[in-house]
Amino acid sequence: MVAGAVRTLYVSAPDVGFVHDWLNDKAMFLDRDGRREFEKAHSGLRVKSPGGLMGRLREIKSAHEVTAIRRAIDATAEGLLLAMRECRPGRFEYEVQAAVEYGMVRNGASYPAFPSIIGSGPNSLILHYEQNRRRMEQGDVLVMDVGAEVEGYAADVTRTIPVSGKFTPEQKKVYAVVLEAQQAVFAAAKPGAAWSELENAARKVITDRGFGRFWRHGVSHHLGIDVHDVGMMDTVRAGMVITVEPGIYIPAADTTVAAGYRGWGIRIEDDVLITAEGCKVLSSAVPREMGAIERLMNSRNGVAAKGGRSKP
Ligand SMILES: [Mn+2]
Repeated sequence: MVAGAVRTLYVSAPDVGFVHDWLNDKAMFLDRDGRREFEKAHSGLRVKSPGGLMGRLREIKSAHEVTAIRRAIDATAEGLLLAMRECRPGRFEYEVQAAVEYGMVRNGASYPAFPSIIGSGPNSLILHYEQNRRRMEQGDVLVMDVGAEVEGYAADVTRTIPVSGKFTPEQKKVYAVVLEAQQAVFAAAKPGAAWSELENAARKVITDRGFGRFWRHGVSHHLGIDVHDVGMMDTVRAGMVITVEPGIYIPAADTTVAAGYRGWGIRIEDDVLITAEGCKVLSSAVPREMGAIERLMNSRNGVAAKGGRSKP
């Protein structure tokens, strides 16, 4: 060690802000007091949180990590496909939740990476709705924001579907704007782009189409060990896995739009791997085009109309 050099000790602080130091019978604030006492006891020592360093390390995924995330996404896709077939007016949100989670676990997931958000009608406006207790009605949209966990890695995919199997004209209009915003973010997501460029790409489309005041959350976050994984959100780099999730949410009481637009929201969320050239969408196994969603939902109805499984 060079004499006089400043050494740095990185200490990982646990989630709790303080512990009781029972030897001295006093509360000790880990971040602040612990740092001071260490630095006092060891001259030339600086104590820092490793959060920044760990974030930098974790934001770039290894090939093994990408494989685990892909498996989590594939399991999530199976859950969403099953849910689309099971959804219909008169059923409850928890029945769709059960279908999603059954599809996930049956396809390699350990469990959901976070509480499944299955919000129909007015619940589609609640960003972290987890009750999943409402009976779904004809004309509702259903937001399904779900993710499987595989080998400790999370997926995070959202699809918004019409409960009846057919979008209303107003739902179609809003859905098309959200989809267009998502495409704009896909195009902007490449190495060297500023994180704000992703946000701006989505915001521009949504604002230009007249829905700017109904945009309520960030468009992207890191995905990995945690569903909202750690990492700086400054510059997009190759090897990152991030979400792309624009949404439009129109409150029931908003009289600036026609009645058919009020009281529901639409979010579309996909997971992308940043590559040398741009980005690769990892969650395309679940349809996101309206026609494909309607076809999938109605193919189930067609089977039922012909007598379903009772006929060989
Ligand atoms: Mn997300």
